[in-house]
Amino acid sequence: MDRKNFIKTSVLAISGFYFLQSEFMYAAERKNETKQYHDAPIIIIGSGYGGAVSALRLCEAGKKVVLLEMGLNWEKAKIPFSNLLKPGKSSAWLKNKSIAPFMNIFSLTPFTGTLDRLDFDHIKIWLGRGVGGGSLVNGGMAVTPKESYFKEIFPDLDADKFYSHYFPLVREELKVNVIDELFLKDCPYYKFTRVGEQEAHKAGFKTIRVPNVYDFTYMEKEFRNEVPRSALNTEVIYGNNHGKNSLDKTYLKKAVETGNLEILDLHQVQTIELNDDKSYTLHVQQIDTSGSLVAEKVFTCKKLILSAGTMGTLQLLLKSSALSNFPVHENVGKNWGNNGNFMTGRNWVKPLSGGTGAKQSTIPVGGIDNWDDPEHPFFTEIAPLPMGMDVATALYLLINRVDKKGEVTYHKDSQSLALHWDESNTVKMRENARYFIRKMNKANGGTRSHFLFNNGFGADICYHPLGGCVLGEATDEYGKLKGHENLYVLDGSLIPGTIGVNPFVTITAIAEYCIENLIRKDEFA
Ligand code: FAE
Repeated sequence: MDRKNFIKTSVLAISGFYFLQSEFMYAAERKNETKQYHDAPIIIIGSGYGGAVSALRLCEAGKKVVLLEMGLNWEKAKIPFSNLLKPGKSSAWLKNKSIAPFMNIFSLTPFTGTLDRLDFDHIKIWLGRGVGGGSLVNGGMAVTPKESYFKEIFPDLDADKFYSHYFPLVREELKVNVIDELFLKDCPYYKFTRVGEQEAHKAGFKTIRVPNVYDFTYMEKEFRNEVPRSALNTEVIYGNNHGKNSLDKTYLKKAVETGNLEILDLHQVQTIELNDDKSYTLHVQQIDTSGSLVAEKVFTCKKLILSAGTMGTLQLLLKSSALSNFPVHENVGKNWGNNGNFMTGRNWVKPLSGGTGAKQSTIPVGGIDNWDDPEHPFFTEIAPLPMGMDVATALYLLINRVDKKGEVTYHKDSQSLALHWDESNTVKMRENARYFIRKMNKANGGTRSHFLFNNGFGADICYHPLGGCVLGEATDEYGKLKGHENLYVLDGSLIPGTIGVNPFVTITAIAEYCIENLIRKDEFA
């Protein structure tokens, strides 16, 4: 049956599937007997920052939207998130061992957890899975990029409009706030920040306070034992049970409240096809929490928004192109970067005076800003290392410029993404890390952290994959994929591999800018 015929005859399609809960449909799901077919005007793939912004603004404009998310809806499932010291169900995406950046000594029963890791030859990329995407697992650092760098990276965007409108808007929507200095000054859980800042000053570096989406009023109550603990109970990269304003509590919550959004979790899109009438067909697998197939589904839609995150969006485009001749522009996959991520650390940090603290909040609030140094420009997060005991170790995630970009392609034979990225891409980042650690150790004592990383340098650790579908290169000025009439990319892949700070504020602002203009241009009429 061809698509048009099917839509004519399908009961599901005719009645609209959004609110349909027929026994027939669920029986088919359980027995996994036949494919189910669904039609929707607008489909968004992925519920991270780009997907959540798109969903809210379209729903507010009165559009019915279906959002397909491969991860679990944790709020609906009512399964608690695990903490760093006791990894459980939420700690990894279908793995039998934990996948944190270090100390992976924990065996797991595979479950559709919140944290995933993609392993390439020279780099490992961590990602969030679940309704809320990366907001479930990230450290919540809500950093607005430096205006000069934003202008350098996006010369065609109206920076004044971004700094006067889009950035303030997203900080408000994401509920960004700043820790109280008095609380920070005395709280034992922030000794690592105080030590980090004192040491940085002694070494001649400038520090900055970093805003966050974690509710610091809640954290103060945690500290006083008035509410259940989350950041002060080593919860973060496997999800926070309290305190963190992840997207399910901000953009997505508002979008659901419009009554126009349906979120289908545990729905993984496999490939996309372009139909003759310029609509799209999506081949989707619904899975259960052990990763087993529940149903094969086929969705058709007039308008498609790809918000599957940098790696997810590239996977869908390049795989569909390799397997079913889906048309993709030649710039798709190009101009990819790790946002200059380079992890490093120091051991023997103040070992005689309590080190960096036995108890640590998981929420970073301090950073070292060396961006204006022409020889060694970098920003680094003073990161927590909550191991349940004092390890006298300081951890840093450096964010550098990306002098040499990488490229993502698809290997048809192995049916997997290939990332053209090796040590040559991180030469300058390593140099900056070496300079930083030497200067810190010279002023304060300590050694490069051989305990945590190979030779003390984690060149292969990436939390911020960006680019590959760059705004204005692979897409038009508002994210419409070149060569397509009804396909839009709205996520981190629009940013050309670097933004100089932690990226989600920028991803959210770019998504606001694009969707506002796409709606204004009547693209979703
Ligand atoms: P993202 O949030 O990754 O969402 C994509 C969604 O699409 C996910 O929910 C996927 O499960 C889903 N998906 C993918 N493929 C499919 C498919 N085929 N079918 C259905 N669904 C699919 O995209 N950034 C900051 O600014 N501050 C921080 O403090 C920070 N800390 C971080 C800490 C960690 C451990 C990690 C991993 C990241 C951190 N980041 C941080 C990065 C930030 O979370 C990331 O840049 C954004 O989440 C990317 O947003 P996107 O909208 O691009």
